[in-house]
Amino acid sequence: MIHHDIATLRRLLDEADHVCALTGAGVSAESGVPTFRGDGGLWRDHDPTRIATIGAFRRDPALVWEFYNWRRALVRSVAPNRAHLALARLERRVPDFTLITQNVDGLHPAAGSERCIEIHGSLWRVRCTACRAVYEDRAEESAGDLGPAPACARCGGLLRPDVVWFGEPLDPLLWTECVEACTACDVLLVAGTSAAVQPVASLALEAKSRGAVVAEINVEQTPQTRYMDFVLRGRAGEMLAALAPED
Ligand code: BV8
Ligand code: ZN
Repeated sequence: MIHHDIATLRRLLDEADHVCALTGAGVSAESGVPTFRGDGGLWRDHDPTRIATIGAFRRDPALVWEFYNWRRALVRSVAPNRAHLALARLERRVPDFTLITQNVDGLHPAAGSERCIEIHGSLWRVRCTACRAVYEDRAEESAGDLGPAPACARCGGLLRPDVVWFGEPLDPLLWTECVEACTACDVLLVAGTSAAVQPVASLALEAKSRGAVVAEINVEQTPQTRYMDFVLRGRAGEMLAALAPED
C-alpha cells in the first residue's frame, strides 16, 4: 500500500530519531541547474560515457574541462532553492540526520546542510592526477573557469574535477557511512533522483529491507516507485517545504 499524504509522513518525521535523505539532480532543478536525464538534461546533448569517464578525460581533457567549467560557472550563478533549505531545516530538527547527495553542485552545504555526504564528489574540489593533491576551489577570481588544462600548484600535474565518474569506485569510507545511515534510519526521503545510477540507487531498497519507511519525492515515476511506502508526486521544493516548514 503506497501512501500519498504529506501530513502522515510529516508526523512520522516528527517522531523519528534517525532520518536519512538521498537527493539527486531534481532537487537542484528549481535553482536552474539542469538535470541529467530529463528534458534539456545535461546528458541529453552529451553521452555521459564520452564525458563523465576517466577514459574520456585521458582522451580529451580539454573537452571534459569545457563541460565542467561550464557547469561550475552555471552553478556559481544560482542559489539553493526551497528544497535545499527545507533539508537544512530538517537536519536541525531531527536528533540524528544524514543527507546523502549525488549532486556535485555544492548547493546543499551552501543552504546550511552540515551532515552532507557528497557521494559523487564536488564541482568545487579538484584533484591532481599526478600527486593526488586535492584543492578546495571556489575559483572566485575565475568565476568557475579553470581553463582547458589546469595545473597542480604543487607538482604541475594535470588537475581533474574531484567527482566520481562512471566506472570509478565510490570513496569506500563515504560509501560505508551511506550504507550505515540508510540501514539505521527510521525514515528515508528519496528526492529528485531517477534511481538510475548504481550503487547509490540500491540504498533505498537497502533501507526498506531494514524496516525504514521510504518516501519518494519526484515529479515523475521511477523504477523504485512501486517499492515506496510514500510517494509525493510533485516538485521537491514544494514537497520538502511542506514536510519541514519554516518556523
Ligand atoms: C561504480 C558525477 C564500480 C559526475 C555521476 C551496478 C552496480 C554498480 C555499478 C553499476 C551497476 N550497473 C551499472 C553500473 C555502472 C554505473 C552506473 O550506475 N551506470 C548506470 C548509468 C547504469 N555506476 C558507476 O559507474 C559508479 N561506479 O559502480 O564503480 C567499481 C567498483 C570498484 C572498482 C571500480 C569500479 C559511479 C557512478 C557515479 C557516476 N557519476 N556524476 C558529475 O555529476 O558530473 S552520475 C550522475 O547521475 C550524477 O551524479 C547524478 O546525480 C546521478 C544520478 O542522476 P540523478 O541525480 O538521479 O539525476 P537524473 O537527471 O537522472 O534524474 C533527475 C530526477 O529528478 C528525475 O527522476 C526527475 O523526474 C526528477 N526531477 C526533476 N525535476 C524535479 C524532480 N524531482 C523533484 N522536483 C523537481 N523539481
Ligand atoms: Zn600534483
